[in-house]
Amino acid sequence: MQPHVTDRVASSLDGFRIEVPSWGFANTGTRFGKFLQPAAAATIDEKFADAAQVHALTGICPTVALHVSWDFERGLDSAAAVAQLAHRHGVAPGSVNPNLFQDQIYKFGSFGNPDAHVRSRAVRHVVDSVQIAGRLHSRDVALWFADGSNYPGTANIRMRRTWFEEGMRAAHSALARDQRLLVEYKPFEPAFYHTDIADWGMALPLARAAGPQARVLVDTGHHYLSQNIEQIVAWLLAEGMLGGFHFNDRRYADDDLTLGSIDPYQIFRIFHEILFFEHETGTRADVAYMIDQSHNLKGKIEAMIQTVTVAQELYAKAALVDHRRLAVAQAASGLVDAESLLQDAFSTDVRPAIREWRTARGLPIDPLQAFRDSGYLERITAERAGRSAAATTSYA
Ligand code: LRH
Ligand code: MN
Repeated sequence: MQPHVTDRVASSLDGFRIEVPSWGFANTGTRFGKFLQPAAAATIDEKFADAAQVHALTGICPTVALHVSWDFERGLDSAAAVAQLAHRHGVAPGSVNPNLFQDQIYKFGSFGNPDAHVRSRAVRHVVDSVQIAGRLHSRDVALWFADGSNYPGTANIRMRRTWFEEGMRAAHSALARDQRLLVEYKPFEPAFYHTDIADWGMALPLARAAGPQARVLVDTGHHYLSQNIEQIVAWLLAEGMLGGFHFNDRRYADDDLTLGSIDPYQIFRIFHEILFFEHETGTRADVAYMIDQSHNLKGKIEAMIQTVTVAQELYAKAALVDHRRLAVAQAASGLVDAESLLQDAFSTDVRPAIREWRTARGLPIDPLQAFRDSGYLERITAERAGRSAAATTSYA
């Protein structure tokens, strides 16, 4: 491998970290059912243990995204115990995700609910989540809303927008100086006529209305198939409003499949826009890279290792784009030259350089094989198999 490639790959990987979701280790399903895996994690202790395996084998995912209703049985009162557990497993709590979509009171919405009492309950939950994040020294609170409607005429869309602004401002005012609100958009599901925060063009003004510590979160599965996601990323970078990503892949809708399984070039193009921005501005984009997937059929830990290593590979490939020559080709409208610079980088096999990077850091050259050889799966399967099916009822 040419030395400059190895060096570029190594320096790019030194700065690349990606956050794993606690819910990615638990039994999850679709509305048509859930196929239980005996080794799946059901407690936050087990989720941290499995996440620690992935971090120990890859070296690049030290933080775990947490979901308030699924990981904090007693809300704020669970924060200290959760922090201790994370520390014991050698990982750190990451972004905190409030849950404004499972409680029965949210049938007609949370921040957008016509019932002011429900709206204030929802704001209360987000403020509690901000405090939980504070106790965990977590920087980001990631807000996703299932709010919307299923039939035309049943919702006052403009009135709900006003309620969202009010709720966002209240949530933002609870933030500590070093915390951020990440506003996630989604075009549909579970609402199938309108969703209150349906796209980036709605999330951006709402984040601005919330306050200076709010940013937009891009979940790659939350776009129509024909949307150009990397263009949205480029605009959010230019606006200084890109806060982070929920990475996954999809063939049709919000399928939550493993990153790069359907369209690896999509993720490459996103990483390219960020690295090109950093090259041009000489600044580091303040972006949280996070995974948001539900592994309904694949082994949970194997799927997570696969995701983390594929993300690492695509980031390394994007770091190989010759930005100086690209700028020249773009300025000259050298279409083939410009596109070829991306295709050359994308088609470069960076795996030998990544193996060298891992070896130099005492990491296994093949994390997946190392996991299979570790016997960890057999051990947790035996330990966890005994528990009743009842222990696996919640979404994650
Ligand atoms: C909604 C979403 C959101 C999470 C949930 C698990 O589709 O992307 O980010 O809270 O998945
Ligand atoms: Mn998401």
